[in-house]
Amino acid sequence: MAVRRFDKLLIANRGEIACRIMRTAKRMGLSSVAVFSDADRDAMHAVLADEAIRIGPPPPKESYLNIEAVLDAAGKSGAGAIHPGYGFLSENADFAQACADAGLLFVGPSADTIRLMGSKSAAKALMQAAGIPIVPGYHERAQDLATLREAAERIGYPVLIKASAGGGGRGMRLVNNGGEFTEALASARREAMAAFDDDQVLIEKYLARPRHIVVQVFGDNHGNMVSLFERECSLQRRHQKVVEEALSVAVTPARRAEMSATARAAAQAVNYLGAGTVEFIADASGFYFIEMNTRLQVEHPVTEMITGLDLVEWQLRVASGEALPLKQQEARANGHAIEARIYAEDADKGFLPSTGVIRHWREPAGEGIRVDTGFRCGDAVTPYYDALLAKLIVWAPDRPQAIERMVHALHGFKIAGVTTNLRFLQVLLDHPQVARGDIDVGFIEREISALTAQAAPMRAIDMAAACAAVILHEQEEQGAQRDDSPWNRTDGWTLAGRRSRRLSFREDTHRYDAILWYGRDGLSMEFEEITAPLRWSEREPQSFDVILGDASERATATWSGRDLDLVTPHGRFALAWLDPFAADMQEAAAGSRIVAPMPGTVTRILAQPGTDLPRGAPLLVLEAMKMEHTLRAPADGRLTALKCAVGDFVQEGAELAEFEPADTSP
Ligand code: MV4
Repeated sequence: MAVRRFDKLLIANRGEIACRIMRTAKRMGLSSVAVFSDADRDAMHAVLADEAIRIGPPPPKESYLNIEAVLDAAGKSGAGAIHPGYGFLSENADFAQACADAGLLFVGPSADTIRLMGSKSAAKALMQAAGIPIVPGYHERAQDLATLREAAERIGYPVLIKASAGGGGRGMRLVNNGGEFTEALASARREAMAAFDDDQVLIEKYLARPRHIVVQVFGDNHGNMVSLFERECSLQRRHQKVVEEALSVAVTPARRAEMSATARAAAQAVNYLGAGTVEFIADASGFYFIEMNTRLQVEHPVTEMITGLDLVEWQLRVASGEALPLKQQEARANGHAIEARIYAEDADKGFLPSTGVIRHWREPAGEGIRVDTGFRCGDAVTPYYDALLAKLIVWAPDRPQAIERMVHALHGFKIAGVTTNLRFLQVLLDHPQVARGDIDVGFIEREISALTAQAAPMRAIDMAAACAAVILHEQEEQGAQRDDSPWNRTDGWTLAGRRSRRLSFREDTHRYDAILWYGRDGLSMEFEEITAPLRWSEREPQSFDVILGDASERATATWSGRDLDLVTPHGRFALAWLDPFAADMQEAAAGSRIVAPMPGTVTRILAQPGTDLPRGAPLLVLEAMKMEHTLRAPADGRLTALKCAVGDFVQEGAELAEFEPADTSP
């Protein structure tokens, strides 16, 4: 095949993977085109690219999944190739076909290959015919109860009933004995029909505690097929990978050669082109093909770290028709790499997604540490997209050192403004079974209560940090000089001598109260019957050292209204400051500006400047978190200016209008 060069690459994706692809494109001298939705207008990938084109409003279906909009952007930009990243359109055969029809190089396999591998049962049947090991079972078309029951008896319980059209665990039913079979089959069929509009099922021998091991493969247009070792992906929760590593401690050199050869054979069976991942489940009895993914996977960096290769560069070269840069016998694995996925989710609240504005972002750095991200301080984490904030990847000469480096790097990663799973990852990487490599696909779910122990209660030193944060915050609000002159302190201290002040906070259902005592010898804090001198010194914006008696720690405090996001070495505390004067302050603050309480889209304007409005009159409607929020007049008065229009996507805190309360009007 002739080489088709291109000098401009459009990346049909967002977030960390878009930025990651752009880095390689830039290094290769290609110019890059980003596409963005209204929610991503200021996002890193749109800023990094040489060109950025708007493709629609935030909802994925109207933007990143909108084939017409993406192809239109490619046409406008004159891009020669499109990289789909992962997720979104990356495994959409119609999109791959549309790219080809538009004369664009799609960085990935052909539409036919994507379509073929998209049907899990067809893929399994093809692999079985090619001699690839699959889990022993029944995959035939006959679906009557008698045939299926007889197949289950022959396989031997326990068996798994799976939806033939399915994947990702939906429609799976474990059957331990014949007595359960009929009901389990009916239930599996109902779920398969609901999820895939197809109630065809297959039956397999159940592997009790398998590992999930995947092999990276690469095919080019010159008949070459190379495998680049395996990745251990067993640390996952509800079919979402959390931590991945290369290589797998459970794969001996002999098994590695066997799995790699099998993966290459599987890819050759479909004349695979580009980067692919052959997925297996494995236990002591062997390893078994479950599916083949036709995209570059999220966890590809661990393979890059142990081989020293750039897989995106390989993808771009292969897409232009070049031969693979390496022969199989030249591939080498060195050391050990681990990736931790940092999500905006609350592990202590059922991994609920978290949104908000990132108010503090500090990445770990150093030898063997890589951070792939699409976020920086000030960015909004919106509810529209996957909650992946960053991937932290570490390399070390061996696994114990890699784990140690990962744990240290996780502690060095500071994010405030959204709740993250950083603490969960620290606890997970610290677990003895993980240290031993004694894991399987069910490990996290079995250990979930130990891994997500309820947030530790605040210690006195943490409470001291919260109190110091309030005083620093008030000084900031009052614009006071940051010195200790008593005349500038806004915290009730007077030359007359001892004064006191109560500070109260709430975290979830827990309330914390402290009393600050102002004496001639300085400030003390009383908390849970202990009173000790309280001091602090600022380090950098939002970060300070706090000293309570002989205890000290560094803390990061980030405010959003009266919500204090406090990060200390003991954890992260989402505190509401119960400020006794809050009501009046809130009222006063609301007097002049109407601001967006969270990121969202302005969908309706309900009042015009100049008209007299009663307190509570609807002013405008913001759509966020898939709900409508009506912003209302904070007092009797009138709008003096509108600062937004219908259709605007606004960040949290953005000014939407100016409001003048009636009592201050002339
Ligand atoms: C299995 C299995 C045990 N025995 N098949 C889950 C969804 C799909 N990827 C295949 N899956 C499994 N198939 C047999 N015969 C256990 C799983 C499984 C799993 C597999 C890979 C990655 C994560 C998983 C989580 C739960 C169960």
